[in-house]
Amino acid sequence: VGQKGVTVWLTGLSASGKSTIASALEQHLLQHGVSSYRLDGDNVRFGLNSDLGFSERDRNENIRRIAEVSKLFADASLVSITSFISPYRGDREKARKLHQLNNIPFIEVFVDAPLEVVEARDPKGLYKKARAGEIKNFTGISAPYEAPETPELHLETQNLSVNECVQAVTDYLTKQQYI
Ligand code: GGZ
Repeated sequence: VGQKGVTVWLTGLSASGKSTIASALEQHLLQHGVSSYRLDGDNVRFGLNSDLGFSERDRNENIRRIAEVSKLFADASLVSITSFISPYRGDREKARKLHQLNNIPFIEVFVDAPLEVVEARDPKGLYKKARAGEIKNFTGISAPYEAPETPELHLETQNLSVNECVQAVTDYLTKQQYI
């Protein structure tokens, strides 16, 4: 099947499993000869978006730029994997519309874990700091997360292994003939 490019848009709370799934998905695609590119905080928030913080306005702009860049990678026939909280439904809808206008498939993947679970994981101690008021506007604690209502895929990461999540995404991409 010829690869035409697609954006796989992961959305979910901090520590929900987005980065882990994104990396494993990238590895899986690489092993199957499918070219992909992963956009995440490490390569976007420190570079292109280093002028942006975590206010609602800055997150809107963060997601707007990421959507534009992801669209370009997908337009270059890559599987573009984005891994950002992207908490606002309206921002994700705009990202979807931008792709639609350019005839590029947009796969919204809800990486879902309950707040109690991600707060217990707290790999970087950020939830603890947010509870203590040391980090303001922290998603799930003092800033909203608007869960997707009709995502293409809904992954409950407390019940699924990383491999099962990757399998669910690649099954979907294969069925739709995107890869
Ligand atoms: C949420 C924050 C915040 C606040 C810093 N709220 O678990 P992490 O550390 O590695 O991932 C989180 C990341 C979120 O950046 P995004 O670009 O994905 O957010 S958004 O899509 O909403 O623009 C977290 C860290 O940055 N972080 N401050 N206040 N996460």
